[in-house]
Amino acid sequence: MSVLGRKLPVTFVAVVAVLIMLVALLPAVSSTPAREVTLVARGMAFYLDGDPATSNPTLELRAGERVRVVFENTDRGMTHDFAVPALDVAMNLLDWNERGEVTFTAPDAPGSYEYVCRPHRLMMRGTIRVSR
Ligand SMILES: [Cu+2]
Repeated sequence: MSVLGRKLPVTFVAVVAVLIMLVALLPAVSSTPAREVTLVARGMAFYLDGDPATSNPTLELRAGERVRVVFENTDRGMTHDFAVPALDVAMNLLDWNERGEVTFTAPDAPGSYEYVCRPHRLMMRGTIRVSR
């Protein structure tokens, strides 16, 4: 193959083509969730999976981070959800033994944002703390 009158080896052209494709794919790779947070609803409160002692825990996120919240409802007879109203984040209502998830991007601005279960927002609410 010749470019600007110079002969280029086919392997060189192939390597450049592969590099261009990799650069084109980078945005897709960087937007995959960097962090997964698993929450459980029990006794009308949120708990982090693996920490049954802290109800309605503060969730620590980095500014601009992609996060997937997986939420499991273990409250028999209760319907729960997970929502961050200030960020327009919400998942569908979950019946007992159901599990749902929602993926969102933490704001670029550090700050505190309330998360809630919308049907029980007076009891089931906590803070998402976003830091740099
Ligand atoms: Cu609830």
